[in-house]
Amino acid sequence: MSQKPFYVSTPIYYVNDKPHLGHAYTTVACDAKARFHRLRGEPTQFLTGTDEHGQKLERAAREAGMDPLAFCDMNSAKFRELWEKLDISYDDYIRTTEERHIRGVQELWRRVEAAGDIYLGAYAGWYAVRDEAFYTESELTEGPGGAKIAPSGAEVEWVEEPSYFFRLSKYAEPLLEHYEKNPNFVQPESRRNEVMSFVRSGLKDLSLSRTSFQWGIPVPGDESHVIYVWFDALSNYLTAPGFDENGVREGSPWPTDQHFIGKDILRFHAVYWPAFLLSAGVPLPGQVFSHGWWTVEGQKMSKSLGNAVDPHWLIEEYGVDAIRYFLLKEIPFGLDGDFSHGALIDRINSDLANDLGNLLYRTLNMVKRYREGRLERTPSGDSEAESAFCEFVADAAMKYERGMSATHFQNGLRAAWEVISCANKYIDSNAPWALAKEGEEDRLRSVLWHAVAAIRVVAAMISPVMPASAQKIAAQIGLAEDWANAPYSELMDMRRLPEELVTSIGAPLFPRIEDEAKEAIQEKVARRIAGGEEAAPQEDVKEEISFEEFQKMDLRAALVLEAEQIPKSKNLLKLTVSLGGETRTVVAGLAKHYAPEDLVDRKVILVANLAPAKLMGVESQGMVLAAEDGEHLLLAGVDETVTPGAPIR
Ligand code: ME8
Repeated sequence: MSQKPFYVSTPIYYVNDKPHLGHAYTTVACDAKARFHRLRGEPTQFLTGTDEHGQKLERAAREAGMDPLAFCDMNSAKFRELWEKLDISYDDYIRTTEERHIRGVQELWRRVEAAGDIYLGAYAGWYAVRDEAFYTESELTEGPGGAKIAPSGAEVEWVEEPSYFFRLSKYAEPLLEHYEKNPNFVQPESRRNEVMSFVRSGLKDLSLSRTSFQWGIPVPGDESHVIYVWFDALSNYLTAPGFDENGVREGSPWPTDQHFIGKDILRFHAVYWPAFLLSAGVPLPGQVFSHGWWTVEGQKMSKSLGNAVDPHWLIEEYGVDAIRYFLLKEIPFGLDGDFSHGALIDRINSDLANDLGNLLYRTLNMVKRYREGRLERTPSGDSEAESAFCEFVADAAMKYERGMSATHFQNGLRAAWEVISCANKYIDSNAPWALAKEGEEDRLRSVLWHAVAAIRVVAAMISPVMPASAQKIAAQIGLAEDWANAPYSELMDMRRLPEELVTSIGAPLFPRIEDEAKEAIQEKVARRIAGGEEAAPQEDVKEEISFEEFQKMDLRAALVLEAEQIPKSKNLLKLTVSLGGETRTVVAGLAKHYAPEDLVDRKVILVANLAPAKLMGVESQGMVLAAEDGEHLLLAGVDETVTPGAPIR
């Protein structure tokens, strides 16, 4: 019998909007895990896709004036397009509007029904369309204007309609038993505890169908109902590899070994999903790994902040692998974290350019200089230093494997960086330049060969996270195109580097981002947060907005009280402006166009309700308007007699 593939999945994303950084995060993590298993030579199945039914989708399509399916086609394609750019190696992509899925969902329904777990009733209660979730009164809080708000922040609405229910209450005990017997079923541990206490507090039956809209899969035998979108969506993991009237397809990779999800959808995956499967008599998945939540520049992700971390833009600005690396290195997988351009640039400069890039560059440079690019193994040149080095790397390889297997990407990457730093030290203390000078040919060859051997191990280690860079490194050290297909144990063993190689130096893998470029990026970030950047600034044609949209902007006349250059910044000025009753600190990219003293006492126009943003360590509480006139920036003016704080309409 052939080995069951290691089967990993991402959530299937809602196509009511385009993909954002959060979606990219889960998908990159899942990709790294899939690639790690492939690196180990295991057959692997990686599933992603899009969630296309439900009330949220129906509404979004209506607002866009589109037929729901055409709307889904359009947005589902945007996810695929991003995955392509992000080097996502999925094996299958499921859309819930596909026939194979619809058939499977209806079959799962029938099995749950046959188990006696579905009954007809009526639902009267709260529903959040944004989450596609039901909430009880006690879970809600009061929002602005008396609106009722779910714990997720979504607004709820009252729903009263006939509904089929799932006997979720019946599954509390079996679920608890499953969590007890399978301590890794929910990870990380803190999430497992959360799930267990939720289940212990008692489960209520779950509304499993809706009648007040059409866009969904019809309930078998009662077409006046559509199946609850979460029952529909969760089934994707089972329907994609094949599930129908004959059950789980023979040879299917089911059950999923690891579901990657964000903490927002933990309850659906760790409680409802296994309960549906228990009821239908289908084997349960191995693990639900729930990761944390990203904030952006210290704030909760929103439309405008999302714009400042638009994955397409990030890729353009920094390159795919830098983004992939940052996402998996910056925070322990499972915890929350903050995405900031400053932190990303620091990581690129220190970890990628300085540590990794420099190791590769200096090593290959010496191979070129002293050996005309040729590497040869010379055991006669080995000394104790070489065995110590090889042992250190073997040790790091074990840490790497432990980290990656446990989905602790940070630990895995840390082990790779231990090898990098050890290699850099090895070069320093064995000084090939001195060996060359002293004519110690054998030692010289051996030291260079060992340095490159360590680089190959690093390339293998980073390949799940930075596949393109790993490939480039391999090419520069002279390995064959299919080098990564070698057995895993060989890839992790320095001594298994081919005895002879011809190296070639390529373009720097990760160019440093110098201060000036960093500043330019920070300015773009501020503009993107303000919403101006996405529509190309040179073109005057922007999307039409309504008067209501225009009115959302709080424009005010402001008086500049103080202006000073921000230390280490060539572009940015820190302004203190008065709005009459209130003073604000604003960072403006005007330093190349105005001397600070020329700005004092000037009246300017301030966007006063712009979300605050940190630029070069200073929090900017608004934006000063200026005209972009070719190369020049000229302040937008108001009559000098205006009172500071006066609204501009
Ligand atoms: O929930 N930080 O789809 P969705 C980290 N269709 N991850 C984030 C994030 C953030 N700020 N924001 C979103 C759905 N995510 C359902 C899933 S599965 C059967 C159905 C990620 O488009 C995270 O993985 O709202 C989260 O679980 C997912 O996006 C939600 O995507």
